[in-house]
Amino acid sequence: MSKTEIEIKLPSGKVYTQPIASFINNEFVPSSLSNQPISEDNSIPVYNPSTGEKVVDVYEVNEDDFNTAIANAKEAYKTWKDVSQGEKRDLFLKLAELIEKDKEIIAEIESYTSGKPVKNNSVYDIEELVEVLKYFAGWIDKLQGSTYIPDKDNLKLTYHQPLGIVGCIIPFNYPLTMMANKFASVAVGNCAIFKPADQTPLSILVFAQYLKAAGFPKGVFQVLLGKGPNIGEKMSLSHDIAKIAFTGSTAVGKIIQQQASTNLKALSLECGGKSPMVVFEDCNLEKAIEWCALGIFSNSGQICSGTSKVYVHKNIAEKFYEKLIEHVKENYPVGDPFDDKSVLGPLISEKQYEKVINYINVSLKEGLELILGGTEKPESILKNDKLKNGYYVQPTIFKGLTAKHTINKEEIFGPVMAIAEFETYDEVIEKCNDNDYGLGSGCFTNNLQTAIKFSKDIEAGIVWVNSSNDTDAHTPFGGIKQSGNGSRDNGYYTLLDYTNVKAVHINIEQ
Ligand code: TXE
Repeated sequence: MSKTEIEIKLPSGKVYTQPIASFINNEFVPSSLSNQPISEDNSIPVYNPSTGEKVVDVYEVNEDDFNTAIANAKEAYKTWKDVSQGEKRDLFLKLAELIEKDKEIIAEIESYTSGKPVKNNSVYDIEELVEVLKYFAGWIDKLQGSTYIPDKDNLKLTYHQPLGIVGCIIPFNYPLTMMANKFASVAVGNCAIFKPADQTPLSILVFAQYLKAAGFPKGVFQVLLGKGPNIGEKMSLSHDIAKIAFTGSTAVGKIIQQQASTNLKALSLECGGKSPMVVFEDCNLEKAIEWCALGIFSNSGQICSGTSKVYVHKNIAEKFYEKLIEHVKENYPVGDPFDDKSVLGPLISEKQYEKVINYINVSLKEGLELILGGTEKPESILKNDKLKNGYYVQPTIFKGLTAKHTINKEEIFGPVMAIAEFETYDEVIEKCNDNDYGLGSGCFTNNLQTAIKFSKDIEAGIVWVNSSNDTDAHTPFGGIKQSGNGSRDNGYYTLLDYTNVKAVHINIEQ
C-alpha cells in the first residue's frame, strides 16, 4: 500500500503530517492506477520557491479517480442538500474554530510552498479564511426566497436551491483564500470538487484534514490533484458538473468557457487584470503612496487585482516619485518567507520569475525609465547560499508609461509598478478605460465629488477610494471585460451564484 501522508519539517522546525494524495470521500487516496510507490508517472513535484528545492511529490489522479469522485459527490448530494441549515451552519462554525486555533502552523504550511512571508502575509490569509467561513456560516440559515401575492387567486414563490456538483479550479497566488471563496458552493448545499494549482496543493489537503475533523460528511468536499490540462479539463468537460468556478489566467478562462459550453454549465471566471490607480492633485500624498505601494508589492505582485498602473497628476509627480522610492526602500524588504522581517517573498516558480524578468527587460528596451529595482536579485539574496536559487524579484518601478508600452496593457503578475502622468480628469478616465481588463481600480482624492464621479465612470468590478486592494468577506470581488464574466466571489451575491432560483406559480383560485 502506498503512503498517503508523510511528516514534513517546516523551516521553523515544526513538524506536521502532510497528506500527499487526493481527498476522496473523506480519505486520502493515491491514484487508483498507482498502488505502487510514487514515481514520475503518477505524481507532481511541489517546490519551495524560496530555495528552488523540491519539497515532496504528490499523487496525480487519473480518469478512474475522477469518475469515483463524481460518483461520490452524486451520492453525497442526495443527503447534503437536505441537511438542515442549522446543522450546516454549525459545521462551518466548527471548521472555522478548528482552523483559527491552529492558524500559526497553517500559515507556515501555506508559506512553505507559496513563498508568502509568514508574518507579513500568510497569517492574514488564514485570518481571512476563518472570516470567510464565519461569514458564510452567518448566511446559511438566513438565505430565503421571496413571496409575491399579485391578486386573490395567485401566489408566487422563489426557492434558492443548490445546483448539484460544482467544480472549483484554484490558482497558486492565494491557495487557501481562493479556496475559501469558492467554498460558498458547499454552504448553499452543493457538493464541490476542488482542483488546487499544481504548485500549491499542500495547504488545501491540510484544510481537508480539518474539514473531516469538523464532521463534514463524506463526498461533500473532495480534492483532486492533477495538472490543469488533465483534471481541470475533465472537470470543465464533465456533464455531471453543474458549474465551474475558476480563478486563473484569462487564457485558461477562455479555454474553460469553451469546454463548459458542451453542457451549458454555469461558470464563474475570475481572471487577470491591469488595474489602474489615479492620484489626483488634491489627495493626501503620503497615504496615496502607502496604498499604491501596498496594492502592487504585497504578495510580490501576484495579485489579480494588483494595482500595477498608477496615473499621477503632473503637478505632484516629482514629489510622488521621490517619496514613493523612499517609502518602498524602507518598507518592502525582500527575503526568506520564514524571516519575520520579510515583506516580499519569492515568486511562485521559475516560469513566473522568467515571465516577470522578461517584462522588465522588454520595458527597459522600450525606453521606460527605471526608478527602482530591476532584473537583479537583491544583494542579500545573492549572498545567501540557501536563498540564491529562489525566485526573488525586487520591487520595481518604472515611470513614463504610455499607451505604446507592452506593460501598459499586459498583466505582469509580479512586483512591478508602472507610472504615467496626467493633466485632466477626462484624459485619465479615458486612459484607464482603454483596458482589456476591468477588475480593480482606485483613486486618491479629498474631493467627494471627484471620488463619486470616478467610481461611476471607471470600467471595473471594484473601486477603491483612498486605498488599494482592500477586500472583505462581505463585499463582492470580481471583474468585467477580460477579467471575468461578471460573477463574484464573496459577499451575499456569491452564495446566490451557486444556486438555481426556481420560480413557483401557485394558482389558489377557489
Ligand atoms: O495560471 P493558469 P498560471 C495569471 C497571471 C499569471 C498567469 C499564469 O498573469 O502570470 O495567469 O499563471 C488550472 N483546464 N493568473 O499558469 O494556468 C491550473 O492547474 C482547466 C491570474 O498558474 O490559468 C490552476 O489550477 N484548468 C490569476 C488554474 O487553472 C486548467 C491567478 C490557474 O492556472 C487548465 C493565477 C485547463 N486547460 C494566474 N490549465 C488571478 N486571477 O488571480 C490550467 N488550469
